[in-house]
Amino acid sequence: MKGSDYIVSVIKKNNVTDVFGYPGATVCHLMDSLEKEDAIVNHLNYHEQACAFAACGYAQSSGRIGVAYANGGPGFTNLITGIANAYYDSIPTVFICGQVDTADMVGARLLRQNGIQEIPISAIASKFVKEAIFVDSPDKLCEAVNRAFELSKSGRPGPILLEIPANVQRAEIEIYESVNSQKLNAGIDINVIKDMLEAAERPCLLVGNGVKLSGLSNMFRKAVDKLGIPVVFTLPAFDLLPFESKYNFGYVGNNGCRYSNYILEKSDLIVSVAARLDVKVTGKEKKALVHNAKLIRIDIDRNELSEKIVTDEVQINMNAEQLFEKILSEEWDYDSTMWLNICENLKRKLYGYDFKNYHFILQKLFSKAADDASFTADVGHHEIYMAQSLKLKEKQRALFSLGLASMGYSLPAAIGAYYGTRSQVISLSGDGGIQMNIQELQFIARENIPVKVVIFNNHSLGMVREFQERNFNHVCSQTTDQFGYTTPVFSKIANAYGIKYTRIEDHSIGQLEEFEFDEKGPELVELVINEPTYLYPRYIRGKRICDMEPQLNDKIKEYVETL
Ligand SMILES: Cc1ncc(C[n+]2csc(CCOP(=O)(O)OP(=O)(O)O)c2C)c(N)n1
Ligand SMILES: [Mg+2]
Repeated sequence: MKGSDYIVSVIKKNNVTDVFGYPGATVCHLMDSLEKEDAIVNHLNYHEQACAFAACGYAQSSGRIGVAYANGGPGFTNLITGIANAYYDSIPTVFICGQVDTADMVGARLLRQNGIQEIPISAIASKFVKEAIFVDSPDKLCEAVNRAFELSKSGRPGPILLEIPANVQRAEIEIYESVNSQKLNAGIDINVIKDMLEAAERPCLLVGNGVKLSGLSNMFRKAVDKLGIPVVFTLPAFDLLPFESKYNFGYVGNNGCRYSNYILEKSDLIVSVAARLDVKVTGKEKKALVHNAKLIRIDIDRNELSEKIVTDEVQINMNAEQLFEKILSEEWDYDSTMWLNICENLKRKLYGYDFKNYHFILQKLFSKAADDASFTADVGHHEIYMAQSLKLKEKQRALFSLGLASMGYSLPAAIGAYYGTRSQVISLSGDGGIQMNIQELQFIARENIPVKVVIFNNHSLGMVREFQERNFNHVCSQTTDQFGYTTPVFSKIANAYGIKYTRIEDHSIGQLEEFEFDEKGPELVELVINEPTYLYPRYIRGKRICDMEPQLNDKIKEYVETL
């Protein structure tokens, strides 16, 4: 079988329906093989970075493996940002890069470069992939491709890079059975969790991205129903339960919901599941996360457990699936009614405490989305406002770029999410971030897909501007129009791409009463925000995690403290 045909057969075997790529001489064999395969749609983006983000969005929304390909040289260097995004957010993805023929590569010679556009792809990628595999001969292709797909989703998911020279793609190869990867065996008595849960009076689950990316959403929901205790999330995972669920108590962290952080503060047992508890969650002083509680940490990645949050934490190195199996197979002996009531009171009292006009605008707009829509955010103020104002329904999903926090993610990730779900996607970007992959408007226009691009236009690189206001005496170099940052006329941009445009001013929220998204096809909605934007609430270093800025008014503070 021809090498590139074999690669495509493995993509198909893994139930991947859509791949994202950009042409180049060293991937022409792969593209030709994709062309011949009816079960896979080969999509053309207009920049390799967008291909990689689209693969991320596809995987994040569908639970399948995201696949993107690019030419070697500049195709690969453009792909890098999206690969790093997949690594830091643990997204199961396979990136395929062409390379010049092995005979043309520089090899052991002392030259800077030999082949046209030749660069050391695997060496460059090796710092931010689970594995970079250079397939330097046709007889290694079979094992390499199978290994890439297996490894991307096993254990802690993440990206695998395949560097495949053109001569390997066009070679005839022999096919053989590849070896299965090892299954992780916890070998730990998880009864300890049961004992601690039953002994606690105010237990809560703190659930992270790993549950979502391991395709455990359904099992998780069943386990939560069975346990019947409050759940708080880290930001990437807060869509695992609908907003109205009686167990959903928002997302915690530096910019988390006040009520969620209060729940952590008032808990006596926090069971953290598949959450790496990074600095965005804990603040710089990690121990502030667990002031009064005991902590159990369940993580599939042993390395994450090498850094403790508190010295007496209980660590369990296992897959969340094993935990949920255990929860579902046990009977649980406690009554959480009172504790749930307290959490409910906190949620009711503190929800929306920091909302500004722009939150209500976003909330109104999001309420017009389809019941099974996905939402993607870019990076900046608007990203947190999206998380704060979304009231997700059962089938709605929210996707972010968090570890890498890369501007330019939202629109291409929305494209991937559309093909991952075949449902409407609302893609929110700032006026800065949209310009980083604005060329993908041509993709959604060409394919006529229901990706609704919402631009939160606060006329500034808001998140950096706020930082400069605080720390550089209001000298906002490069982030406001006074200091050299400008935006284009977005109505003209929409017009150029042939996309329907709507403008909504922040003082005319009434306009949104009548607004409806079109059922089919792309749209661009510009929200014109005239007041300066700020990020609240925020964690204050050295304080309890619930003592966020700005301070609560005395009456509310007294009430929530006594709960
Ligand atoms: C690729 C990239 N470059 C730079 C940054 C640093 N950065 C973080 S937020 C931000 C401002 C974003 O501005 P905008 O898209 O308008 O969103 P806003 O904060 O105004 O809502 C910048 C420059 C980044 N996260 N990613
Ligand atoms: Mg902005």
